[in-house]
Amino acid sequence: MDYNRELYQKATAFIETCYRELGQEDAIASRLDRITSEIAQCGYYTHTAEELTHGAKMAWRNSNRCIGRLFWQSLEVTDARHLDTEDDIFAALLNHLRTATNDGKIKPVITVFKPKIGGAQQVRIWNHQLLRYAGYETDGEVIGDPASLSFTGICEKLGWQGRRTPFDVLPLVIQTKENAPRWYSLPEDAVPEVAITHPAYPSFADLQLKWYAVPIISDMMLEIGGIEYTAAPFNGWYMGTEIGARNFADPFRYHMLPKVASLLGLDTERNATLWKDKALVELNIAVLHSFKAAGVTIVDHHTAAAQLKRFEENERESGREVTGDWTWLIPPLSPAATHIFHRSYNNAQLSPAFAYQGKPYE
Ligand code: HEM
Ligand code: NRG
Repeated sequence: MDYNRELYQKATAFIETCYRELGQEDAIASRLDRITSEIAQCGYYTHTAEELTHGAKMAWRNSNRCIGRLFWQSLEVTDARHLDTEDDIFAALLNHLRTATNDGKIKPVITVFKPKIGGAQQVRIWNHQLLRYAGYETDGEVIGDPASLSFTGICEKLGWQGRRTPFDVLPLVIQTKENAPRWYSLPEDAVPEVAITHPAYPSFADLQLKWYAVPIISDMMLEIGGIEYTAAPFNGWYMGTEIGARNFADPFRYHMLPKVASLLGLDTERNATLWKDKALVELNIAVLHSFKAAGVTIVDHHTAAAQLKRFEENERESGREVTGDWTWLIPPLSPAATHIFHRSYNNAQLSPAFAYQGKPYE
């Protein structure tokens, strides 16, 4: 069968690279023999725990849009492929959240659930991130995060009700096989959050801003050697600009620049006062300061860029070419103050990889 041949080709490419990197080239031939018979017998093959672990790390290393890749080898991989029920999957997600949070000293973690079997999806998490705020539209006004409007509507259709604050944490929506999805509220004490204050402007607190501590992307597919893991939530820690220059600042998100400018007493009548730029900088100072004060790991964009530079050097020394997506790697604040702006990247997509997959709703 054509599908089997293609799968075998992808498996071969992965096993050869993986085993060479792990110094186990002697085992390649016998492993490929076993994979051949597995695929012939059931149309798929099963990764060993070691293949899964190294494959997930390689996928992070190959994430062209990620500035945080210096730490790819430190990824903690949890094998949750044996879990079948929504309740058990929810428990594993709570575990992920607790392990990753680590009392504020955030650890990069990925939890890997059952992959597709013969093209059929076994597990899917409907959330974009495990932690995210709801968004509601009532007569032209949005409360909360506008980025969550459609997913919030889905949760409400499933029977969930939020309190309608600007920061309602959405429930987890878990689907197994073709079953109807089930939703689970996160216990409040499982959701670490940071209140935003500014080291020099106490009135910043009046904005009543906060953000969750850990970004855990839960809607991407992890592809390793032709096997597709449709539920493999992963996290690192935040770079400050993601919150301060985008989530709080984008006009189509929390749109806070006019409010920040006003509390700073800036002249917003003329673009040339650069009030938006000044507001952006103070907002980003507040985010970095607040996470630091709360003891929650965060990185500023200058440090993150310097770490990416070290990753580039490490990769060169390892005989690998770094791939990257310049348009995503440059930070949204002062991009030209980082080395990233002044070089180019090859945006070829290597495998293993994280990939977008169609939304299970809409
Ligand atoms: C994207 C930083 C860890 C995989 C990004 C982005 C940033 C970032 C700033 C761009 C996000 C955006 O503009 O919306 C970091 C930092 C980490 C980290 C500071 C700290 C350790 C990880 C880990 C993984 C990962 C552990 C996977 C194992 C990705 C992927 C994207 C990405 C796949 C692209 C997401 C997309 O296309 O929507 N990262 N990251 N990152 N990162 Fe990382
Ligand atoms: N910009 C998004 C999060 C995207 C992923 N960012 C990370 N990933 N830092 C946001 O929520 O603002 N990570 O795995 O650490």
